[in-house]
Amino acid sequence: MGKIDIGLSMLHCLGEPFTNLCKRLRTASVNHVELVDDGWHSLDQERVKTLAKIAEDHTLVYTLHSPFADINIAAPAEDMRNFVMKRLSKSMGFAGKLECRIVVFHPGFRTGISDFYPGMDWEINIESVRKLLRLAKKHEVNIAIENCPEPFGFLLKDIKQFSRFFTELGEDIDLVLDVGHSNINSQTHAFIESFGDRIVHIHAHDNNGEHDQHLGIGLGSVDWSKFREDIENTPFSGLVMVESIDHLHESITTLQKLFT
Ligand SMILES: [Mn+2]
Repeated sequence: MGKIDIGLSMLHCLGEPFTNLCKRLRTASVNHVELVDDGWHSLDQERVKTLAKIAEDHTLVYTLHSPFADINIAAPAEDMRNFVMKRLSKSMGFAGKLECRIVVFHPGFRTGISDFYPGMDWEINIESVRKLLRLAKKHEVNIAIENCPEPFGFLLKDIKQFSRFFTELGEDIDLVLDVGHSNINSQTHAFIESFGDRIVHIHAHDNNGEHDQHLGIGLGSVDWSKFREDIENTPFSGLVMVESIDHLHESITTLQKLFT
């Protein structure tokens, strides 16, 4: 295990206007913050300037969660998919300007017509990830793909799917381990054991093992000391981002204690 810093995802205030996000950033208790380029916090040039200034004034280092609402990189219709890729490319451009350490994105998901075309969304997903890797190079940003939760139709939720994906992709891609998501299919240990050397970023939140509740750390069934032990056996060095939607202060403190 290398150097680990605890950060805070701004997902918890996505329901508040952009001006509130800015206020929260100015008074953040951590130096590492994950912005969410979606909803009321969707980025544009003007906002990027504002956020860059806040980072400078308050010594913040950003990571970026690329948009995910209606963003399906495995969308079967080419025109829809092209639009999705364009939006993700735009997000990477903003991330570059904000000097984000990492850009997180979600895998594609199944649609209402998937059953008629077995295996097609899997292939499209892989092709889109290859395109995203090329776009990331162009924008000079580091991208990483996140494990998504049950019971949704995401194509990459468990270690079996990820193993197949990494093999078939044939290129290097980094992994964002979402501990809340892996808790739902009881695979946190399995993810760390199987892909410990690929994990470059971690999302931390808790749940009851059934629903993606994004609870405060320690308020669900995640075994955090086991998680800490597992991470210790990997070369992981980077950020553990609190992605809870409440009990933020306690969650940050708990993880800081766990990792120091
Ligand atoms: Mn996450």
